[in-house]
Amino acid sequence: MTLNTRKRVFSGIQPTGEAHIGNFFGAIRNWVANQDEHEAFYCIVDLHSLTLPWDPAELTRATLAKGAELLACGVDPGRSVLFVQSHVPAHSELAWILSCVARMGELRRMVQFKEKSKGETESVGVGLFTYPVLQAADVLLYRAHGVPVGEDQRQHIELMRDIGQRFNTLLGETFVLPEAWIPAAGARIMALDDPTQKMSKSADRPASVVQLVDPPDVIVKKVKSAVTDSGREVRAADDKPAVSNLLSIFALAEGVPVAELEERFSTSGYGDFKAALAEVLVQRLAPIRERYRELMADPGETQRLLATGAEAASAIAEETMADVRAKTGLLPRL
Ligand code: AQP
Repeated sequence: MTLNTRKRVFSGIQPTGEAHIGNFFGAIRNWVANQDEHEAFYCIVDLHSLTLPWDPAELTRATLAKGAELLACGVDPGRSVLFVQSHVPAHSELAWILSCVARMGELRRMVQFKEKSKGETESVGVGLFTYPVLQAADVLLYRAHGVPVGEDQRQHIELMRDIGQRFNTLLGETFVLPEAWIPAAGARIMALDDPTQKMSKSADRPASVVQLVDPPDVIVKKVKSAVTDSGREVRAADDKPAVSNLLSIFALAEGVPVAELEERFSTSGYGDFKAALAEVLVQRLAPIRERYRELMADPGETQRLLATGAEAASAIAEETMADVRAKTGLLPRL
């Protein structure tokens, strides 16, 4: 018998909005890289997409499309468990139990809630406020050690550790306290039209993101219209946030250090640099887009793979829930 000593990882992505290069370089790329060394669980967090107003038909389409996007990026159902959050009801059950352990004050401190509620804290949905608890349930349910995410999720991972620790202290050792696995490069890709803001699916500014499935001409147009900084030098510096962002995207897409690019473009202007970046992105994303198109031509196959993933995830989730229900004191059903 061989013992499974691989560390478990869990991460999720919201279905609504097409995935962009920030999602890819900040998270999905590392999901793919973790598949062999770790026992990986990757989840399309559809319930999270209900925290802001949504269109039901679009949510259904986007959930399946996100499955195809992740498969196209290289998430391999033979080596990871890929599934849809709502297909495993234990996520919602654990979220409720944890919401009785979490504190109002700690949720109020969440920066993302402050940003997304835009100060309208009385009129936004309750789900927007409690969604970090659902996120805690997502990860704690699988007793995951690592959570490969972008920088924006650091505070939420700290919160899930606090909630898990409190449960363990109050009711007995149950949860593994997860760590945020944030990459050294690509953890915070900024918007193309505004380098002070993170590239985001929900920004509703098409020119701010390069989507993984954008056609080549659209990628070229978006990169060429990306904002740059004053001066002409292609150099990463604090006073050059736009060019620094483009350089780090280039470095990630081509797999070379930023310094090498600074050297390569030392005699070029921004125009030549952006044209080369567009070309590299088109090349890097072409296989993903091609595979995505093939998968979307037969969505039944993606749906079947997601169903198989949900079965595997449910088995692990049920083990944890049996322990959680017992520790919580819920009467077992005969
Ligand atoms: N700009 C980014 N740079 C690096 N990593 C990023 N991630 C998101 N944006 C960047 C990481 O991608 C994973 C999935 O996150 P998400 O589903 O929350 O994606 P999003 O683009 O952040 O989506 P939204 O709906 O538009 O959310 P907000 O409004 O928060 O930006 C995560 O690991 C995330 O860190």
